[in-house]
Amino acid sequence: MNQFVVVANRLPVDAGPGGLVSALQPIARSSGGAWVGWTGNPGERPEPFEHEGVHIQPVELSGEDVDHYYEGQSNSTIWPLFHDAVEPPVHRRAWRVAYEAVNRRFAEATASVAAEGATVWVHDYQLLLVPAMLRRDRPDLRIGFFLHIPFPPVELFMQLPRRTDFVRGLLGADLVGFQQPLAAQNFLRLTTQLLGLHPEGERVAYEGRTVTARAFPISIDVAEIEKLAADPEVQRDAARLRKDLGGDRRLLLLGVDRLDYTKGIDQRIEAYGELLADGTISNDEAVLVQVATPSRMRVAQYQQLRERVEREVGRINGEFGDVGRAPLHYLFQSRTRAELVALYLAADIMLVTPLRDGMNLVAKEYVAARRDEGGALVLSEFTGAASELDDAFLVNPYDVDDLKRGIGAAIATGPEELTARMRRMRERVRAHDVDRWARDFLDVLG
Ligand code: ADQ
Repeated sequence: MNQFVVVANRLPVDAGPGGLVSALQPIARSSGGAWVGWTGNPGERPEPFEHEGVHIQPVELSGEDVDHYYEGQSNSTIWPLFHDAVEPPVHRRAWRVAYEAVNRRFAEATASVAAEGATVWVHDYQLLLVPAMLRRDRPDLRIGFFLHIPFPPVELFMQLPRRTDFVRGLLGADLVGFQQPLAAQNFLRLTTQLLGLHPEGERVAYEGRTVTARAFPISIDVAEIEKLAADPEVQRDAARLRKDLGGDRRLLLLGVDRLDYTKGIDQRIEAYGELLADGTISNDEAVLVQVATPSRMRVAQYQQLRERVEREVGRINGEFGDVGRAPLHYLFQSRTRAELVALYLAADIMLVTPLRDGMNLVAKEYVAARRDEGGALVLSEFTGAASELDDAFLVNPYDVDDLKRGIGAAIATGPEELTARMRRMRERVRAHDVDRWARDFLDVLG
């Protein structure tokens, strides 16, 4: 039995050293904790095991669960709806049924490993119903929930079939954490609209308890990124990248994203193409590297995005390229963290231009990597990160002209000003790393 339980769609095994895992693993280990989640392989049913001092409680998903709960309700309904419906959400009854059944399975697995009075921390949009299910079975638990993605405005949320169930699901928690204050307010407003509750400030009384909704902007493992950035081998790789791409005469622009329609990759590439077309930049002066990590490739909208992006990349390279010199390097590949940091160190201008993003850790990783206080960040105002990194060149990614203006401003700004901006952004990120985020949340949860 465990005093602290993390509940997330994926287990911290084989997941690589992601920020969430590195923040929560030490806490889980030191408090004799457990982690409830899916291995990532359909049909696999490993027995519970120990991993780096944490009890691992696997939850089984069948192939159909993956189709309906994960790729369906989670990634084709909730994900697009919560990101401003930038792609139309798809609604299917069978998906909702599977989502509820899988959430029930997660709640039961959690109840089976949580000690009397334990603290349970549930994560993200795949598990919105778990807090209420757990509360019903185990009223003794302290339950926290954190949403990693945006929480939409009331009018959009109201489109969701069975919407009240999802609000009740979250109200099962004692503390509901969001990336941004506005998201917490959206949620509290819905408790009035759908359940007639009366929130006061961050708190709302519900079924004889008090639920708190508050922003806890997530961050990264700054020390890990700084260590990689100080590694001579990583620095050598960064220098080699610059040399291969044309040396210091050529400005290096960089994008790093999962290939997702929320990330604004096609708009970014379009803006770059226009800058080449209208002669603001030339292939001799600049080059764009876009890393697009394969993601959710079984979902139709992601395949369509891939086709759009790859067509546009081909068009731009065809139109503006030269033999042995392409204006746009597109990598549909995953990279190690060391390779990403080498790219961050090499890049003069980092382009983070999502249409909507809960936080965006790539922006913070770039800032953390720039121990030299070099580089510039062009950042969408629709990311959570924009509230903290207002020394970036902020842009509206829906407006191609504004994207071009932001990139142009970053190019035109002198090194002193860029250093001052980067220094202030680094202070912010270094003072608020992921460890502090986890401690803040758990302190309030109590
Ligand atoms: P994501 O949508 O996945 O996260 P992001 O916050 O940028 O977006 O995190 C992506 C992570 O994957 C970063 O750590 C990045 O380094 C890594 N990554 C990206 N491309 C990679 C590649 N090619 N190879 C290896 N690693 C790569 C969701 C929400 C965000 C929120 C986070 C955390 O959508 O808004 O910031 O969760 O809460």
